[in-house]
Amino acid sequence: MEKSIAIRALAVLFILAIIAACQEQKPVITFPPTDLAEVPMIPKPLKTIPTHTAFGLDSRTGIYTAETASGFKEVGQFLADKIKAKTQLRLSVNGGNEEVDRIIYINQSDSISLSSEEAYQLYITADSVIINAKTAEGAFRAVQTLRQVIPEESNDTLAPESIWPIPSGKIIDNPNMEYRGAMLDVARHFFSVEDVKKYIDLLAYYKFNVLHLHLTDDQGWRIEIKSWPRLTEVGGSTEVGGAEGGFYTQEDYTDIVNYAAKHFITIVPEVDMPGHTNAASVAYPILNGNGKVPQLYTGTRVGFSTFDANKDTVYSFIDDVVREISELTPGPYFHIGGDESHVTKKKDYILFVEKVEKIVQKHGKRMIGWDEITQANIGTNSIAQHWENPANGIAAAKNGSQIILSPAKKAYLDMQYDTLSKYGLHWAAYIPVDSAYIWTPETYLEGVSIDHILGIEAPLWSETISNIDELEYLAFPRVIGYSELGWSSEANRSWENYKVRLAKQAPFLDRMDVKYYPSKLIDWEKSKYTYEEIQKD
Ligand code: TNX
Repeated sequence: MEKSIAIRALAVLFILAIIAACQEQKPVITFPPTDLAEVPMIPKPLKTIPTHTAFGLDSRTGIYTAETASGFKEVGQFLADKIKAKTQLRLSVNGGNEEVDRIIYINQSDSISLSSEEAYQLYITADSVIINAKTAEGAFRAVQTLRQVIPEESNDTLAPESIWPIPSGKIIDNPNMEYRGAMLDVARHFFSVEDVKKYIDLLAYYKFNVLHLHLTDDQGWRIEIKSWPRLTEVGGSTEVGGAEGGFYTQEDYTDIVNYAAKHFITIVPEVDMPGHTNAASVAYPILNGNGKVPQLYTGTRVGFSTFDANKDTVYSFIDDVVREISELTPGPYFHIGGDESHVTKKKDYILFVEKVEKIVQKHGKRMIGWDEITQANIGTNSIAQHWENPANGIAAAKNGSQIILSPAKKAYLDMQYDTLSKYGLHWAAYIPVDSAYIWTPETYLEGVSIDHILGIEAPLWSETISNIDELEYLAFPRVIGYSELGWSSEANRSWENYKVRLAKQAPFLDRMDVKYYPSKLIDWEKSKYTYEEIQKD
């Protein structure tokens, strides 16, 4: 008996020795790999072709990038940083680690199959991961896909050190829409630079490419304008509910713009006018056109304020504001608001929008406005953002303008999920997680063809939210669905399939410390907080 135990022990040692010897070389992955097509990627790529083996990501993986193509090295470094945050692995970028025996290569390619600036191909084999993209922007989108296919947990039974097996295959991808935006209202409640950066981190992971900042409203003016300092000194001093408010200095704004640019996200600044201008009129009463003495306002009514559309001073003021903000904004757009100007006479409103469009163009930007701006005779280069009245959106397309789709009853992140929601409004609808996803932007406005649709945007108005946790409650998980509506082709979208992939975002959201709303419609993989915990006060 004792002898047979000894023999068995020897045999085990012998096998262990062989395994150890094998492990001196490249660890061979022998377990059944997962299927690349089963990995829960959001937004779903155009084409995924699994090849049923795996790339072992470990400390002997090196990242290499095209060295002369602009921005590729930075994208490689971004990937290294994100891999470090997820796995603790410190991968070298373009050399420096002698031990490398598997590579991730981020390559610049002008192949005609990479038609758009954001298109990419991702090839994963057992010993290399290759990204092909025409531009650094395409490479950056590819890197988000790669981040999503790296498993959250390593497989520690295979090798002496941790290894993250990435299922192999080929991904060919290209966005469905050019403009994939989220909007944050920093005027009703102010959000810090740090909060905005966290939102940018999360939006970038889901391939958003625009963050629209609603910088001014009745309750607050949030961006420093050097030639009109009282805008922020006075107009930035409060917010909904009467708390202190706040504003971005021009340096803060530039910091946000640069941070967004590193994530290939364009900032769209909005100065809402001629309505929603109470804060500006309190700072400079000469701008006011509603015949009353403006007072700081901390409530949530809309539609009571207006600039005076018939005063030259108003237009020189706007010229200064558009000039200063445009100088700090590399993106092509300037949003003039234009919504709910209920106390502006129609003829004044039209005059105003037409004059402001010229100012925006003079400063080299393309005008965007909420759908009411189509009452004016706007140029075909200007863009209408549909939010409420379909007739306005349809008229804009007839006029030759492009449209951004943000229908309130489908795409407003500030709408409550249901009657039990802690934050949010419900004037347009209750928008549970399924309803937010189940609609078709491509055919949403009757008679408007796809070439008139620039993209979609999900606005988050902040009357009822004042900190990042509350922001996350309303934005997540719904904003993730809008990323798929904007990026993925209609044929690739299905709620049944999406909800399974969404459930598997929980470990990522938890790791990013996102207090998302754990909707009961989703069978969450594993969640730091239960529905009951999130719902209690
Ligand atoms: C309508 S949407 C507004 C905003 C409010 C929002 C609340 C739009 C262009 N105007 O001023 O914050 O509803 O949901």
